[in-house]
Amino acid sequence: MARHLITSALPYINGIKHLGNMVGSMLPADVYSRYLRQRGHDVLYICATDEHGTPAELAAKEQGIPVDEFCAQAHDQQKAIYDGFQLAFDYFGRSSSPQNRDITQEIARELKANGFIEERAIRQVYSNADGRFLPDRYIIGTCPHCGYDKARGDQCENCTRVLDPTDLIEPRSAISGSSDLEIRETKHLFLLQSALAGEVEAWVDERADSWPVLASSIARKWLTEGLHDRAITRDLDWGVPVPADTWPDLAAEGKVFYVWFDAPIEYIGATKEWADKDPENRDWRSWWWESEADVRYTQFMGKDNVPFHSVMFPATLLGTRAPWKKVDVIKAFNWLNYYGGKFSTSQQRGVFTHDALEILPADYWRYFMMANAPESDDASFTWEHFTATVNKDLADTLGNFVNRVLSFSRKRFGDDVPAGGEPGEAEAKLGQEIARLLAEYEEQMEAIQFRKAAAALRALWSAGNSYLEEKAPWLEIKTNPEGAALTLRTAMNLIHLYAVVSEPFIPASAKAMRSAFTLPDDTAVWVSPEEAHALTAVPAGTPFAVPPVLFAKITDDDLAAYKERFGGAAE
Ligand code: B3M
Ligand code: ZN
Repeated sequence: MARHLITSALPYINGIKHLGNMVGSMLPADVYSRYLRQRGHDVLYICATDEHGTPAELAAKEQGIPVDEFCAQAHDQQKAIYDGFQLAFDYFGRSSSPQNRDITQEIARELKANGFIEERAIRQVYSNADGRFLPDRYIIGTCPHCGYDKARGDQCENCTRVLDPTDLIEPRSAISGSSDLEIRETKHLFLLQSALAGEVEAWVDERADSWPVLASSIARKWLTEGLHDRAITRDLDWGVPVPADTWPDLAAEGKVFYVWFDAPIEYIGATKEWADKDPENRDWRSWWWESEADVRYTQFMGKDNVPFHSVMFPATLLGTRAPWKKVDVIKAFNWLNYYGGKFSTSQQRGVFTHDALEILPADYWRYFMMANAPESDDASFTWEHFTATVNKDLADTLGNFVNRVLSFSRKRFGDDVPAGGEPGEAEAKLGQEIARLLAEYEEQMEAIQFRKAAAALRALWSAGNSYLEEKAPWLEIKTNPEGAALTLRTAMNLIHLYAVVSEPFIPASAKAMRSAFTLPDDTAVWVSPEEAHALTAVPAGTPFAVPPVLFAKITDDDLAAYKERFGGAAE
């Protein structure tokens, strides 16, 4: 059994994430991790908040609290939501940790020693009133294109044009409002990606063919455009400081690394945080160091993050000349839209994760998002589609099956799984169908194709319904009680099978289904093909309870209320 290292793109610290963020990173990574764990693999799923950079500084300023305090609060807030979604991270760290600082500095030193980092002088805006250099987005002024008077130095939010700070009319500092600005020369560290371009290309060529196509096509496109040297430091207070032993001048000026330099390193940093929390995880380095052959590393992310992970982070690691583990498979996602328009954090448009949990349990969202994951194309969230999916797949096909079978059996045969009857043709046919669909489900999960995996899971649930319709135990009971007992016992075995194999998608409901049965030692983590054929894991005589309704239907009134609250259609 392989060891699987899994990471999802680190949610930025600033602001609560929307469903579009969730579906492209943390949720699929969780579903995949859960599946692999159930199949007996050694899995490490690592994530963290991405805490450095200008937006965190600005948000803290807006709230009038120190940036470290802001990040600590925002981290806990996000973590609580992810717990609510039942994301089973092995560790959820913070990129502002001392561990990440140390590893980031170590990597930078190695890059310099190998000749891949160079100091270069550039011209930048300095604010006399603030006593500091201003990053582009800290400079505001009037847009030369549309006249918007709060355009930022990197981009005009109004007309979306990309700007240079020197384009702005009447530029001023976003911090103090002062217009006492000047251009000064300052030094920054540059990562010499051009010198690593050939190696990175060879590295991508070696593995990208096995990636789902979205990620490999973006990586290739990025490489064809050429790898340019990049500034990897910034003039900010909040970030990993440039190490003073290696670059005393820059350190004295208070330079920190650019957030996209230290953020991917936090995958490693968070693993160290995990180990430092618990001495049992002392061997953390074995996941990352000289593990090229025995660890399979899969990353999950939205498509905008692919260039950083497929090209820039590998360039960083390759340049260290140290045996750091590099990604094997990148699974990328397109956008989830809201009624065909964008989810937007700045405009608060769409469904945000805390609101989602407030109105319905996590499993509803988990199932809907994965069954409609934006894999081959962008996908759209609408309340109508969400309602129809929940009501049909979860409430009717799965939930109703579970309740119908268990309630009816209890009414006619009491509190134990009924005995009697010999499996016949219908059971043989069902067993074959279940085994076939289970194999299909496994194949799609191995291929990290969530829509297809969810379709196979749904087909497994449907097969139970077809069997029940065909056997009609509510009629059978009148003429052939033994036969009805067999049908119900078989259906209860399906429920148990559903409990086991649905867990990656709907862990809470899976648990409720499983705990309906009092099985002396129910250690099943997965279902073998033999068991899928036989359907006998839950024998006659097993006590069971009827769980509360698994999935409540969303009513027309609910639907109307959600649309009213969240806004129904794109502007
Ligand atoms: N924080 C994603 C974003 O905010 C970014 C991912 C970092 S992964 C190392 O767009
Ligand atoms: Zn403009």
